[in-house]
Amino acid sequence: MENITEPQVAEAAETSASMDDIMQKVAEHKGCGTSGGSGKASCGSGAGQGDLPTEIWEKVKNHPCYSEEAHHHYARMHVAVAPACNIQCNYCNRKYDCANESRPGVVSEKLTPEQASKKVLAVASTIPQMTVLGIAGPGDPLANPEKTFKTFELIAKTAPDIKLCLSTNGLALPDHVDTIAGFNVDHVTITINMVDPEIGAKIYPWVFWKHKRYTGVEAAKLLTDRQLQGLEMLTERGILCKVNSVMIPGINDKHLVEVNKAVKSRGAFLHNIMPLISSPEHGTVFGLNGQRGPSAQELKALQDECEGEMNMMRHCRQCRADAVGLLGEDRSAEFTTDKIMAMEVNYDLDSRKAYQAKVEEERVAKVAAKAEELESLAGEASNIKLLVAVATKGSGLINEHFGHAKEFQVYELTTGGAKFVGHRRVDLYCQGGYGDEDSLETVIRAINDCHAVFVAKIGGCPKADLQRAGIDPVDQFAHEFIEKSAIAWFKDYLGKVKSGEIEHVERGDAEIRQGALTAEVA
Ligand code: CLF
Ligand code: SF4
Repeated sequence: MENITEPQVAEAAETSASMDDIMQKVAEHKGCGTSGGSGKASCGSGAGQGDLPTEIWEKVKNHPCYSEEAHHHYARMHVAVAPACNIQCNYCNRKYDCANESRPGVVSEKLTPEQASKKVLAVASTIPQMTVLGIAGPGDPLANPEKTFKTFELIAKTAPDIKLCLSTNGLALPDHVDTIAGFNVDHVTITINMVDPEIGAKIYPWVFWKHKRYTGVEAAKLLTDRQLQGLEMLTERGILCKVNSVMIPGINDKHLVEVNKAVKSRGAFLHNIMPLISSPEHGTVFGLNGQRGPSAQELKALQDECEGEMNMMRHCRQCRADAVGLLGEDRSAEFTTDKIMAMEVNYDLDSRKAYQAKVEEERVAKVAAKAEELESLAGEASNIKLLVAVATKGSGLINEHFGHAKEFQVYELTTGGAKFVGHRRVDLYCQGGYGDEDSLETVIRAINDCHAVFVAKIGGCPKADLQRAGIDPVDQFAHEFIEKSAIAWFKDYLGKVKSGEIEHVERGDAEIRQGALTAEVA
């Protein structure tokens, strides 16, 4: 950390007006569901403030990863300033970005801290709803502390309204907690795949610590001790912590319930269980030895099981280390180094604030529409629980054409309302004006556990194929709010079941797409 001086750290700490108070409240919050009442439902994936102290709500409400509701409206960006890594994961190939937050098979353009700072200003000028800057690779940010903290220092000076975020494997974390706190980094993610070194030895062949390479159980023990120590140190300082875990069937899938309890008891705010992606073409150990990833229903069942303990993130998109835009969209190709260097940057804090105020209005309208529709469900008694898929470009609206959707968001419908439970990436069905039948099959496999798919528009052929597969294509709610529409459709569905017009049947499982999604070249 030669680049960071003590006065700089102290200065950064001073700028956070009542940070100590807020941090104390975050520390007291100690994860979700522990603060009495129905605390769990209000954090992370929840739609509103619920029982969260206002100061914590202020920290999460515009963070697209820490608030499911925010991810429809606010964007994040990553800068790929951290190339080196200090451990080896069996689901990672060093040719690509760190798979702890990135889909395997994606390569990002590496930047210097100065280039990264210019990029942040360029993106913030173009995308006013971009509220968070994260460093998540392509290696481990804390295995590259000079570059990581220099980048934070430059951005804190030039774009003070942007939240800083960091994702790490945790090995070096305890050594950097004070610097992280000093730079006013509010959000830290640690990837924790195990708390049992015997299981860890199957995931990590080695770790490199204090100039020495450790292997086997010894390596995994060192890693888990450092991860949990780092997590405790962060939450003691009131920094919001998210834990990512990669679900590896047959290795840590059952064990992740124990991991969930361990991180909850140490104050983690949110748990993000992600599916292993292990295509052989990515050349990872797991990809080459045939280790499979989970199915959509296996992943959901584990997330549901852990949700009893704490709030779960289900909207993670396993972003690139240079991701830009809303989660689920990828605008990184608009901001390559060449393009950024040629861009005229006009960072205007007032117009950013004005734009975000408009977003807040939209958001309030969406919540009100949902509440109103929900009232119409009051009194309905039914045990039916089903999933629907939605094609959306953001803003909480059904505003994407079936053929243009690169992913579908998945909502679970019950008489309690509509709950976001995940998303499914798919191959584009519409290829320059004609439909691709192979892609349609993969789309159907990806949403095969859903009863209906809500779209802004859909052609006759895919409509008929979806109906044959037992999935109802719904286009009558084009450009309306997702949850309000889903609840209205569900009410109608329940009515038809009740009257005997249709019979409710359970759906099967669905596939999680294995390939990497890369940005389209503009
Ligand atoms: Fe990036 Fe991660 Fe911060 Fe978000 S991503 S460093 S917490 S700003 Fe978000 Fe992307 Fe999932 Fe990460 S969707 S991979 S959880
Ligand atoms: Fe790869 Fe990230 Fe694991 Fe390092 S921490 S080996 S970059 S997945």
